[in-house]
Amino acid sequence: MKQPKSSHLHWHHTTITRDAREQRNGHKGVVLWFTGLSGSGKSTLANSVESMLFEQGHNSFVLDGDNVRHGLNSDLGFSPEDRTENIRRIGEVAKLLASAGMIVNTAFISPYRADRDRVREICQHGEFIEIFVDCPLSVCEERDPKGLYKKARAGQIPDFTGISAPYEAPASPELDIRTAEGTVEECAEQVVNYLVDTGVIHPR
Ligand code: ADX
Repeated sequence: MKQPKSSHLHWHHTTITRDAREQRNGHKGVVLWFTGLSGSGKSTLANSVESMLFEQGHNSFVLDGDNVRHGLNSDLGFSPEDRTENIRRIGEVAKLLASAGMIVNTAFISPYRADRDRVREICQHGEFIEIFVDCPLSVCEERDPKGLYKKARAGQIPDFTGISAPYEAPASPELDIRTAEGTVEECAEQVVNYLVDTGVIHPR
């Protein structure tokens, strides 16, 4: 665990345990970490999974890159250092929400393997589920939902992931979802089925 700057701090254990929360919820608290290129379908998939979980009565929440950069991380840009800090903060928030019993769906490019691995390390064993939203750059660029690839190619956006900044694909993600090869529903079902198979949720 990272050491705080002050040594005059003490960790407080909460009265209501995580186990008690999970028992009441009827499912585990986990972090579904969606990672992939811009336009790969992270937000769409995270929202679709959340809707399926919500309909089944589970507690789920989406943390989305663009949204979080409007508030908590509005001081950060897209340099490697800022992306690392972006993911560090999100990792801590996701971990807090998971320990509050939520199924947290995070949708961040999170292009650096080391940054994602650091989040895995601060999570409990089995709590961090890495989902590679696997889509060829050519397809993402074709989709270009926000028109950003076009601008990046024109040199109007520096350090754009996939064009002028790297994306390091996960080496061994828990799930590899190919969004160019199935519908949103089919892709979301793969995630929900994984949660059932691994005992995170029980079908209702
Ligand atoms: S991350 O790399 O730090 O994980 P994050 O997911 O928070 O990125 O934000 C990515 C979103 O910011 C993209 O979906 C896109 O809308 C926007 N964006 C703006 N500039 C860039 C850039 N240089 N590279 C990638 N995405 C960018």
